[in-house]
Amino acid sequence: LTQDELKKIAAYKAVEFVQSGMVLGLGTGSTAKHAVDRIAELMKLGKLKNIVGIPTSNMTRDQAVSLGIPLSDLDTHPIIDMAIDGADEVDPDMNLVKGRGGSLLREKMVETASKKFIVIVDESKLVNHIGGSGLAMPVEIVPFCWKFTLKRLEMLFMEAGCIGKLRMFPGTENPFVTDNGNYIIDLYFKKDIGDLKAASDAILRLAGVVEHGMFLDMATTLIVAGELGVTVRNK
Ligand code: DER
Repeated sequence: LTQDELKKIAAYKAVEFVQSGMVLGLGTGSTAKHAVDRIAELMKLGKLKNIVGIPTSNMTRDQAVSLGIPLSDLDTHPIIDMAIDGADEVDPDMNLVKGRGGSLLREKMVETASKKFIVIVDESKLVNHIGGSGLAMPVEIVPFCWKFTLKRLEMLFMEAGCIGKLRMFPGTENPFVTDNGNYIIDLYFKKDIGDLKAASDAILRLAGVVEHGMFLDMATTLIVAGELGVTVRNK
């Protein structure tokens, strides 16, 4: 099975938990895309009715519009029944790294407002410790004096051998700009960053930081699709 087929299996499994009448947080990324497609398919088949979607990015908004899923926002629905989204990394406590697709702020706003947050991944996303993979830990920052903020983020995690990089639009010299008009610094750690809550608080205390990609103690259900099948685990 290809990675995308596994993503699709996890996404379809998650949509089995969607009930008619729900207000749904619609995630962003290649895994969540399958969930949004499946929701629209079940609506067309008359199996799901009265669904309202709260998109976590302009990209997901556009996908949902093209599929005819009615949309609303957090101002109208400050409490959401269920959110379904992918992740870049998942640890054994269901802590996540998200944001390599650049949508972490709206994802975190929607998913912290959701009564249930179902994470859908293929097995390649499972790690022992988040932030230890050497892959990017995204931090959304304001563009103003981004070098200053980058340096302060690196200093925070000096012991972990942290290097920060301004995310660029692929293949260009232009900084990536989020749906919210901000920049993203991708942090790379050589060593484990230790206590995640402490790391999260330290990052958020820096003036100039908007949000980071550690989603701690937020997921309520984890669906993993692997070669041996699909598992559903509740927190
Ligand atoms: O950027 C994001 O937060 C995405 O949800 C990411 O975490 C998962 O993207 P993928 O489903 O394309 O791997």
